[in-house]
Amino acid sequence: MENTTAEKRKVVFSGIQPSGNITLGNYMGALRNFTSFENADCLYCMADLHTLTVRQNPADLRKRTASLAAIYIACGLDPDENIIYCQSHVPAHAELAWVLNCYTYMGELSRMTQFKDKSQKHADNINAGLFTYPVLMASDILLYQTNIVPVGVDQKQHVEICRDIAQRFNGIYGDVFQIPEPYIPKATAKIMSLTEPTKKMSKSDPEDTFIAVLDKPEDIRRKLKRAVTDSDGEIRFDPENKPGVSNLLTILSVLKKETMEETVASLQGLGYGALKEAVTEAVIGELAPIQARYNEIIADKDGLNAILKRNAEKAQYLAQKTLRKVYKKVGLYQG
Ligand code: ATP
Ligand code: LTN
Repeated sequence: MENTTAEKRKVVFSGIQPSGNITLGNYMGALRNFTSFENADCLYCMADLHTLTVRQNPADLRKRTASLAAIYIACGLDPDENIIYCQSHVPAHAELAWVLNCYTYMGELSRMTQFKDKSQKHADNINAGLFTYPVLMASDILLYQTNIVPVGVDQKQHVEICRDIAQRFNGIYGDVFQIPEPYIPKATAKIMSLTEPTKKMSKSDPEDTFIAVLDKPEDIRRKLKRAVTDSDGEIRFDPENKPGVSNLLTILSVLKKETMEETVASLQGLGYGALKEAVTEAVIGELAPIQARYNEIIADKDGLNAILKRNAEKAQYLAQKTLRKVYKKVGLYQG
């Protein structure tokens, strides 16, 4: 018998750009949460079209895209249960982005902090794609009638503009798009740089500022040894006054699945050396099994390609439904 009271399964969507080495920040702020949704239809893309907003080396981009796919799977996302695919393999993303560009205002895009930051960082290449980046991201999300978007806090503003665009469109044409909600667990919303702990850990910053998911144990150990702390010597969680120590404590407590109080208590009377040692062990312990699975997956390129092809077809099928509806609503001739 059909269960009429059953709730519709939620749709979860997120993406990561294959724009550099995937960091511990990406892992804790995004990837790790991707595996936490049960009874939901989940889609995760490698946002390769987004990376073109900053100049990329083509060979590196290809390599990093395949590598990110393998990382998704190695982190526990079963590609038969989750749609893991490459954004550029699904033309509907770019097609919807064109339409939504015509429903997005210059004024709202120019308020995006990521645009302001990246224009400063890449002053010689402030291209139109960098400006309309959030419209492509909104298209990614809206194509699948997404309910939940797990991201780090730096992407909150982009999910908000996505909601605004969707509401604007629905206001004109009726209920075409589901309005998505961001999902940003507080503890891991923003993992900080190891060398400048008041700044976000970012994969496009220099190597010594971040730990990469694929870093060797000796690199992890060395980077954490050099991580910036402070001079008062007390292990206490106080992000405002002690950003370096607090960042290390966050990493430790989340990876050990302890409360912050438990983590701080476990280090009572010890120094920063012991804190760094504990973080090193926790990070290596977390990443070792992921790296082992990664090595197996990436060694079978044909297998990986087959997974991505199959999943892109699934995504395109779902995306096409929304795109058709949009084309019809705005008046594009469908024959
Ligand atoms: P880039 O430096 O190339 O802009 P990035 O490291 O910021 O890259 P993105 O691909 O932009 O990474 O982000 C992928 C996901 O990881 C997003 O959900 C983003 O919010 C999250 N994320 C990135 N860095 C962090 C961080 N330091 N802490 C928590 N979440 C993060
Ligand atoms: N812009 C995101 C990556 C991204 C994304 C998405 C995240 C592209 N499309 C859709 C969530 C939903 C970033 O992290 N820089």
